[in-house]
Amino acid sequence: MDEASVGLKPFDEPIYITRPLVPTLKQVTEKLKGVWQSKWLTNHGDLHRELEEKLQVVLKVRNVSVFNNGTTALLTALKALDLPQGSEVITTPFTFPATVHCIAWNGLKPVFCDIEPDTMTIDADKIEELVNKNTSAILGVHVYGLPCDVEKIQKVADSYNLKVIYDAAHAFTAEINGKGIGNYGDISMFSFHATKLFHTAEGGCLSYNDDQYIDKLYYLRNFGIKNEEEVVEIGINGKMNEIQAAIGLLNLDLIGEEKLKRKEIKSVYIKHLALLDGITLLEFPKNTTDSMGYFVVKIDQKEFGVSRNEIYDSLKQYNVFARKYFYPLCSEYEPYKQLKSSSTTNLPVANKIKDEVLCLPFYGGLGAVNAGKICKIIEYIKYRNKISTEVSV
Ligand code: T4K
Repeated sequence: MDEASVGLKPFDEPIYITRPLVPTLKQVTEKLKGVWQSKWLTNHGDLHRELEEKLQVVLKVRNVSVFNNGTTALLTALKALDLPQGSEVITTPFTFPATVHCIAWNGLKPVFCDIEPDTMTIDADKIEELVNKNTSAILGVHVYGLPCDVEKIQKVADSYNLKVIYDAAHAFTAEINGKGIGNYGDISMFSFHATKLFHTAEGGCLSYNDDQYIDKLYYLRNFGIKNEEEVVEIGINGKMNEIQAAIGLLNLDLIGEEKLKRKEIKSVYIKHLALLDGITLLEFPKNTTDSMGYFVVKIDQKEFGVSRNEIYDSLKQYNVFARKYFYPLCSEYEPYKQLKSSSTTNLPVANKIKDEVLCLPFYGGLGAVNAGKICKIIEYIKYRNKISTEVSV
């Protein structure tokens, strides 16, 4: 088995982790006609309102407030909860920087909790030991769309009177026992960034069941303005504009077909990669649904023979740009590494997993044939290493 005999050559064009869904330009201009005519471009326009209503149905939640990006939405969610300044928020280090930055930007202190090895979400059994009199909230992340242990987390929160926020950036349309994931905790945030299955180019939303947040979030998102003469909150500009909302409304019609394409790609990946020793595939618990945002593998260097980093580098030689989400951990970033909870002894599982995970290209346009070719390349990387190890012995 050599490179030529298995027909392996680099892809002609770069293969990225994802490519955004895009409606046709004709559809976009058609959708924007009303916006152009009314000249109402932002500040809670008609399309913004329409998107919020549609998302309530799609996400199966009671309330939705859309924002100009997921980070502003999460910042605003934390602000809306009125947590005491300087209080501690228990969170995961295995996430995108935005999660932890939102805690710090609110004048709160992140406290890192280790993760659960299979779901890679915050380990609910380890939260309680981190709670103290300064703890005000728990911020879990449904990483790659895999749900946190929402029941256990709520139990801890109820015992200590803590708020619960979920970063559901990856979990659009994820469900637990048929219930929309945005129903758990006090507030959940979904990201609509271009790299997400459903996107508005940049954007995001908050979902929540408690109606007391409707007005509060409305004001916080718009500088705290209640009316022309009253400013009632220390708000921010978090409004989604009509062009973003138009893209979102069009994309809502495309995600069904996109999910089917991704399903086919997922089955190709599983079929090939499950056969390779040293690769663990992500499993979604039976009572949950995969929101089809990411396809993730874990590489056990000893069993696979090659490290995650070597696979990542070798794939680049074939013009395939996989991603190491989420390496390094947030606890290793400059602003957080001095925290007591950032120590590797506090985070043994996260520190192991950060060197094992690899997100493979996953989007409808990739196609089953190319997904199969990526599997062949990974297989070849393993085989090539095995041969060179045998020769050198
Ligand atoms: N919480 C969590 C857990 C998150 O993962 C995120 C964002 C947030 C909060 C914050 O939500 P937002 O404020 O972003 O709504 C990307 C995304 O920018 C980021 O939204 C996402 N998570 C993160 C996991 O991935 P990067 O820095 O890896 O993106 P970038 O620019 O390297 O793009 C990745 C690949 O996607 C490119 O190599 C090619 C492709 N791409 C990207 C863009 C922007 C396109 O084909 N077209 C595009 O327009 O962060």
